[in-house]
Amino acid sequence: MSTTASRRAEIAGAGFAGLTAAIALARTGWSVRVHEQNDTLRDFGAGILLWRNAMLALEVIGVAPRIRAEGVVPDAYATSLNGEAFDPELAGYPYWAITRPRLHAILVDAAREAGVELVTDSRAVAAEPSGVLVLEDGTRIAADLVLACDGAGSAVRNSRPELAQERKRYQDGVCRVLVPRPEEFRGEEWDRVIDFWTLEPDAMRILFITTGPDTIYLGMMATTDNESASRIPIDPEVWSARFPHLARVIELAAEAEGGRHDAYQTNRVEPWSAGRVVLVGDSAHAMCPALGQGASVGMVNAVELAHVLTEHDDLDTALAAWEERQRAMTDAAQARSAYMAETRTLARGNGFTPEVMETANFELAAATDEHLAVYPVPLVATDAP
Ligand code: 5PR
Repeated sequence: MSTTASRRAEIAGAGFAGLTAAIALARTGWSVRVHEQNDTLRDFGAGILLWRNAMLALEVIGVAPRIRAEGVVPDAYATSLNGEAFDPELAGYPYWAITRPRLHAILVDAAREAGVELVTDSRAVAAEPSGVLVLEDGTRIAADLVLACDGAGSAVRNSRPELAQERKRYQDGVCRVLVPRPEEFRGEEWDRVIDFWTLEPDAMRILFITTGPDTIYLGMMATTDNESASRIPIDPEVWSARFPHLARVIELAAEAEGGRHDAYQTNRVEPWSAGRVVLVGDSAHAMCPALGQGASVGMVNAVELAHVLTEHDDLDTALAAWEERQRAMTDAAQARSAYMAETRTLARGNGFTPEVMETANFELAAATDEHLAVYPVPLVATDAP
């Protein structure tokens, strides 16, 4: 595409979606600048599971080899309810666990390598369909494409009333923390995802995810009306009373810094673009974390956007083709993760049926046969109980 080389993109937000979009666009010839409102480039938060769809996206932009080297493959996804263990699932599935700060650092390195300009202390507050990004200090920047990657609370999206939002809040919330890994939680039986559920008298759950030899990512879920279990720092008594065998990691979680609590929510936005302003990531499709797909769908859609822009010279055509291609998968991911959250289906074990795995197995149009070959989906018997 001859015109692509001279095109300029301004991106609001240096999170996972914004950085992924920036790298993907820069690698196809765009000149790209990313605006981060914070004074440093860093991710808040704990750990993340990168399913096959996310790994394919990261493969397309050249960063997957580092994820494979620095992350770990959980050997299985084990679930227990009230101490009773179900058969582990997903053995051999191509997914990686990594800390969020590490993933973010890898993306920042790749963005710099691709020639992306990263600006901190630069808060975007609005955008105009003609292709203008407006900063908090009043600066107006013209671009061929403006990307709103400024998260679930997107100020840029909220400045465009033509982008209709359908918000829903759910009863659960999750405290996410990264803890140092104690000796007694090392070894094979802990090198996996372990989903510890209790449902009485109310739902409390600890999702234990290895992120390497030195750290564990804990997702500690509770109903938001259970205030003492929805608090950062973690209240060790409340959690240890329900999960006594995890008391040691709970103690460490209580001391951990950098944890955060988020309530489950969904925001379905339609359409995803207004003229030359396009939403990518949580600004477009915030979803419940129940399937661990929030950030991944954002990265997938970012890579697919850059790809579709190489297929069509005309921006309107490209944006329409992109939304047409990604909308069904994205809507399904939002609906399915909300359903899994509301019904607590995962608590009964063996919940990763082929239908539930559809998002995780999504094959990007941007992925080549070589990329796909790195992430074969194992043929597993999924006889749900
Ligand atoms: N899966 C993952 C996760 O981080 C969370 C959930 C499921 C990987 C929590 O953030 O169900 O809440 C969940």
